[in-house]
Amino acid sequence: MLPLVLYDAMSNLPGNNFSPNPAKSRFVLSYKDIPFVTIWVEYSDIHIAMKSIGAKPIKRRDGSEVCTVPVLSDPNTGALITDSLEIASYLEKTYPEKPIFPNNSEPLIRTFDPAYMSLIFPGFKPLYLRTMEALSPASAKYFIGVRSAEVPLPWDVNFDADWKLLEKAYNTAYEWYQKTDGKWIMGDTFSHADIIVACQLLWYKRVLKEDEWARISSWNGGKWAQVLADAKKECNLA
Ligand SMILES: N[C@@H](CCC(=O)N[C@@H](CS)C(=O)NCC(=O)O)C(=O)O
Repeated sequence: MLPLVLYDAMSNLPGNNFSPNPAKSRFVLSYKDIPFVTIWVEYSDIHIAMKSIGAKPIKRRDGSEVCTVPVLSDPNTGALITDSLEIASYLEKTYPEKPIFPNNSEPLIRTFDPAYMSLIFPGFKPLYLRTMEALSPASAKYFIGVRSAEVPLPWDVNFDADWKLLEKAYNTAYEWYQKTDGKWIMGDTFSHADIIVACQLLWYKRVLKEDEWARISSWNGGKWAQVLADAKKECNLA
């Protein structure tokens, strides 16, 4: 089997990775033991670089089209897939061993994905601020330009109030997890829903200052640091 190619976003951080959506694909590939290599793309070049390899664009919230990462190229089948959820779906169909959509849960997890994103999105200001700091000057400028269209600047003024928004969102997510007996959102059954939750947390841990991540780790009895650690272990990334 030829290694698959994952396009991911570059940062200034050691080991590069920070971006939550490409992380979801990395977790799935690793969970399924599929060999892959990563191509790191400068954030400000993502659109042009992905367009040049023929990747499909996605729609931004304002309806405009843009090429994003992750993109996955599979030389074994010739497939070139854009969007973390479509990549998960492709990998599940093409490499069904170790399911990430167990018990026919793909339709429900496709509904869970935007529900979770809408829940946490209002709390993103502190995260955007720190992400910008983890990028090269050219990428930081680009990042501010595109993200401020969705989350207006300034990102550093009502820091405490913005943190409260994120905490409130995770209190709700905690209630979701409390509805099951096991540690995963589907009880004892690991799924792509947990990868989605964990990869957002991974982004926070990567870009936030230590005391800021410690704050998130303290919420809901340590649930979020635990979900991240458990998912990394489950996906052989610990
Ligand atoms: N729904 C898409 C979102 C992808 C996305 O927004 N990717 C970001 C990095 S995490 C990106 O490439 N942004 C480039 C841009 O907005 O210009 C997915 O899940 O893959």
